[in-house]
Amino acid sequence: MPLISPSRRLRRTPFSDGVEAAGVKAYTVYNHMLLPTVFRSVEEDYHHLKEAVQVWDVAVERQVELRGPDAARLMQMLTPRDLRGMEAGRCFYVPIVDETGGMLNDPVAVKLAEDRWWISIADSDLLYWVKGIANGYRLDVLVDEPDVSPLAVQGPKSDELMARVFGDAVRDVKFFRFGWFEFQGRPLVVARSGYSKQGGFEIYVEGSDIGMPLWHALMEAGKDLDVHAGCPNGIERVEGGLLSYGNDMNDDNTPHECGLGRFCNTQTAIGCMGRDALLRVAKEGPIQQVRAIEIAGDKVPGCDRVWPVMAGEKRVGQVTSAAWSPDFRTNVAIGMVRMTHWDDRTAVQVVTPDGSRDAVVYENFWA
Ligand code: THG
Repeated sequence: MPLISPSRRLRRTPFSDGVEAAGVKAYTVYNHMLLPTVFRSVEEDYHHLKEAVQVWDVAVERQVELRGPDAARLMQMLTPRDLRGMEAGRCFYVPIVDETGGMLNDPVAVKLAEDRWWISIADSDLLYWVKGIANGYRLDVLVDEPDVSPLAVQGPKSDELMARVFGDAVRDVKFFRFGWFEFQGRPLVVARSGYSKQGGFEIYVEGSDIGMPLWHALMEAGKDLDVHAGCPNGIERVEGGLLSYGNDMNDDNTPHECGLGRFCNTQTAIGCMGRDALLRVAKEGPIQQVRAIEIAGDKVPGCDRVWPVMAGEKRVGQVTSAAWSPDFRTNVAIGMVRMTHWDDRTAVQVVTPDGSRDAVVYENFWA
C-alpha cells in the first residue's frame, strides 16, 4: 500500500506522539483524524487484548457538545431512543437517523447534566446535521466540538490499571455509567464503556495538554500488567458484533436493519427526526438485517468492498466486515442478509475476492 500524505486536514490527536513511540504500524482515517489499526500485528494485538490491558487512542470518537436550556430537547430530536428516563451520569448507545429513517451515526450519548450533553460520534460529520437542526428550529442551545479526546483502557486487567491511576472508586463505575475522577487536579469523565467485549473504561480527556501526561501515567502504572498501546481490533469487534458505521451500515439503512431496533422507542420518542418513517418500518418490519456470518476455508483477505452473499444464483445479501478468528478457528463476518435467508444456521455462499466460499448465517454473534 502507498503511504498517506500527512497534512493539517488529517488531524493528529493529543496521543499521536505516544502512539508513534509505541510503534504503530498502520492508521486509518476516522472523522478526519488518525486512528491506529495495528501495533504488533492484528492477531497479536487480538490475543493481548483478551489477556492483558491496552491503552487506545480513540480521540477520533469526537464529541458534539450540546449546551443550553434546549439541549435535552435537541438530543431527543436526534434519536428514536426514548431519553426521558436517562439520568445525568449515564451513557446511552443511540441510533441517529435522518428524515427518512436512514442511519446518520451510531454514537454514545453522554448526559453530563440536563443542559449539557456529549454525543461521542462514529465516522460521519454529525456536527453539521446537529447545527442545522439547532439553528433551523431556533433552539436555545450551543453546538460545537470541544477539546475532548477519549482514551480507552480495554482488556481483563483494565480495572486494576485504572484503580492504580484513578483510585479504587473507579472499580464501582457500572456499565455505561460514568463518574468524575481527577488526574493532575483536573476532573475527567470516566465511563465503563468501549469498543470491545473485553471490558474496560473510556476516559474523556478534556484539554489536549494532559493527553500525553495521562498516556505516560497509564503506561508507567501498568508495566507489570503488560500494558501495551492498542486500538479497536478488527477481529475482536467482528466476533462481538460491534457495528462500524460506514462499513456495516450507512444512511441507506434503518436502525431496524442494523439490529438496533432494541434501541428505538419510536412510539414514545416524540419529536425525533424520521419518526413517521420509522413507525412504518417498525410496523412492517425490515426485509434485510445485520447477521453474523461464518465463512469457510482459510484466512480471508481484508474486506474493503462488499462481498455478495449468494443462495445459488440469487443474491441474498452482502458481507461488509470479515476476519480470520484465531480463537474460533474460522472466518467471522458481519453482513446484511435478506429475510428469506436470515434464519439461524442458513447455508449460503460468499463471493470473496479469491472465489466463492461456503458460509453460514447466524442470529447471534460469537462473543
Ligand atoms: N465509545 C465512545 N464513542 C464511540 C464508540 C465507543 N463513538 C464511535 C463508535 N464507538 C460508536 N459505535 C458504537 C458501537 C457499539 C457500542 C458503542 C459505540 C457498544 N455497544 C455495546 C454492544 O453492542 O454490546 C453495548 C450497547 C448497549 O448495551 O448499550 O458499546 O465505543 N465513547
